[in-house]
Amino acid sequence: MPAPGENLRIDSTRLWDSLDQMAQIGPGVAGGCNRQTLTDADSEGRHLFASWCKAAGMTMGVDTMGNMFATRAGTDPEALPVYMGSHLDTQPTGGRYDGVLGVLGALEVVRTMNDLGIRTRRPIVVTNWTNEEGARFAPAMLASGVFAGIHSQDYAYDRRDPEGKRFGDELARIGWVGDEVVGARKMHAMLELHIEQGPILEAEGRQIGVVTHGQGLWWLEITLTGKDAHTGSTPMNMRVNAGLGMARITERVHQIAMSHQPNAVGAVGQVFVHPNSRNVIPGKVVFTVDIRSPEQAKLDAMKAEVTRAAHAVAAELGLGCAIEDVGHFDPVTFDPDLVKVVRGAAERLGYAHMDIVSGAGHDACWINRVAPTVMIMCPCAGGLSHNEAEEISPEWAAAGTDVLLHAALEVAEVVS
Ligand code: HGY
Ligand code: MN
Ligand code: MN
Repeated sequence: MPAPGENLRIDSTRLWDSLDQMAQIGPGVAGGCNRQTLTDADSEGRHLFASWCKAAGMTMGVDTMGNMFATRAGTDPEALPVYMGSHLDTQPTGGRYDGVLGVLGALEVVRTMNDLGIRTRRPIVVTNWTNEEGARFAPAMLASGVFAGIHSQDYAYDRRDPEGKRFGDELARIGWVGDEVVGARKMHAMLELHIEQGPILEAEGRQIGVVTHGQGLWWLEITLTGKDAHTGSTPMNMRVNAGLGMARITERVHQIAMSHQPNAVGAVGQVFVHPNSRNVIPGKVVFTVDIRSPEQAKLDAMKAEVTRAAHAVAAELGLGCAIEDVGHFDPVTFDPDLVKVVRGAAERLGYAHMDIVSGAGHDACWINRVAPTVMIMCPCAGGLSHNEAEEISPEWAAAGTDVLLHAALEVAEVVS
């Protein structure tokens, strides 16, 4: 199929305005967003997105995990569609663009096609995946994981947030349980536009990241059990301090990641201290270890070393230690043919580009299991993300969405 004309561009002002409007829903306290999954703000954002899709002439389908699929008809209704999208949920102190650029950039591609009267043979489906972040309900990429057959829906529905609320109940409460069977949809291809969430593209002066791979990930939830006691009157040699154990394991996680450089990361991001009182030695601490690498051997080695270190620290301090795998995917290789399409689109459009490995996890990492998948990245300022100060330029947003437009038109096959 001939590639679309290199002069085709999206409407960057309209895209930027849509990003700004969505950012007003579930605002953070410092200019970013707190639109956590299955909250009222999430529902409000979903309704806004659905209204825009309707205005763009698309038909909406929703599955039983709340995944949203807005379809623009192709000339061949029998042809498998080209999907493109990402997620509208955010971290509690999230940015305006993580995930949202991928959903609203895909919508902008459809709006541009409408403006130009472009018809494609394949239908195009713009997608919002539920609970990509995994901040409120672990693991991350939960709904795309159910769609790809990684998790059962029962497992997903039974996930609980820190307040004990159940995923399935919250999805029903906000009124976004659809009628489609999860995973029943078949895809010709899936394209995901996303901000890099790292410093490489900006540092290298590139506008586009052609994402060839995604690094693998483990989330280990560690529960250390000691004994609540008075911080003043309990002699040091009588303490069974779960907080001390968590601190030592946190340091070991850092040391293990550093011992596997380059291409390895590790940190503890979420900690629940019980009873979390100033003058009580913590008798219980529950915390999540996040370790990642694009290299399978390093990922496996880090998981084994963290597990060993946790049990060793617990033994030293006389603590109980339970470790639960709450998130995992191996390193991902995206579809080489689609990678070529994305690279070719960036070339034709004259955007400086480079191949890149995604440091963050994305819905595309799971969908890659059930359909040819690729990602497109644009830079973000200072590589900062999962922070309300996350920032991109309108030019970066437009560059990424232009490449998404050209890749989508090529893969969906322009008819006229
Ligand atoms: O954790 C991740 O990599 C993604 O941002 N959910
Ligand atoms: Mn994201
Ligand atoms: Mn994120």
